[in-house]
Amino acid sequence: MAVHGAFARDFNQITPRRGDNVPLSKSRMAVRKPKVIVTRKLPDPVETRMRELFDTELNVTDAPFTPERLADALSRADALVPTITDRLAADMLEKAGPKLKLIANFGVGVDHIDVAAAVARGIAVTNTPGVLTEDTADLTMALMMAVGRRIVEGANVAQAGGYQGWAPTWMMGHRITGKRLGIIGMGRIGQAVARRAKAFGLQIHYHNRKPVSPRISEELEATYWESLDQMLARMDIISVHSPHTPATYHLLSARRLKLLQPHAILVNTARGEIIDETALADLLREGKIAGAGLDVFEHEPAINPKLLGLANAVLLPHLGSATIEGRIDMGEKVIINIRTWMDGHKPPDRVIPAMM
Ligand code: 8YV
Repeated sequence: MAVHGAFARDFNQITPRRGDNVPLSKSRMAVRKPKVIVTRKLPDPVETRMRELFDTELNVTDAPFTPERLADALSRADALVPTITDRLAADMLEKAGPKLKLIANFGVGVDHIDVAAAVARGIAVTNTPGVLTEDTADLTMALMMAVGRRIVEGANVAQAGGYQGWAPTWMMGHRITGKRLGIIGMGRIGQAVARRAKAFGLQIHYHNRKPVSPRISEELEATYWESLDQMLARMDIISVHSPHTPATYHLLSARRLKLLQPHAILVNTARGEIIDETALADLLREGKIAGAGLDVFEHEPAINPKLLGLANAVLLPHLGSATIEGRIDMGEKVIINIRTWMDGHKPPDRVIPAMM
């Protein structure tokens, strides 16, 4: 599959071999750097390095690309660096010019890209796995705590000057330690959440396409549930960590959400589309589940109006990987993927459609 090496061929043709009688400075000038178009503002150190290495076009204003601007970028770039805010469906990918050989996504989730359509056009897709695992797991725990212990509600009362004195039955939340946590999707992030949760005294349960290795299962003392329905009905807290694919769209459907116990808390730092958001909002409003902590939404950046103003819902604006360290690491991964491809090798973080 001609997903890499095209630029390397170009590069090799104009790069003198040892013994060629060309002065180094001239040979360097002759090398065409790949045109890399970045759709959003990235951390400064990442942009600086990209400028050094590539013929880079940055988005200094950070205004999300319109479809017209995205189509133009696709038509001119050797490599495109998009983010979750760029919809790269098959019809958009038709705008790709003959030079485009790599989509180096800034982020691990690639549900905004039709990877199969890209690969069919000879365009490789890469992502940034691993480097945002711990940050996303930290934020998941923060949401769990925030909902269970009513942290945002309490903070809002205090900030508004409304604290009128301690009372034995005021602002009671739910104990976290000792409860049953059901993790949906036991990949990198699911496991990182399980490790943290175990340290908080939670019992670890999970639903996944297949059980994790015996080593990890023993380390986490985790119980595997083949049946998602059965797990949902028995957990105190549910946390979602699967990718969004056609198979996981509305995995937590209205029917499944009704299986949750009235004291259950639902946390989602994966993708909004995995949960039927309207059904969830109805359950929260009717008090049929205790609460939800959501970092992602079905129609981002729009948030379902039914979720707004609910005291038992903690809503965050997609902050899972939002640490300066994480975002720089993500940028470095993008750079490694582009450089490896430039050198004619397979980039380390290629997304294979069958993997999704
Ligand atoms: C990213 C994420 O910041 O990497 C992911 O999949 O959800 C986020 O944390 C975002 O996708 C950037 O494109």
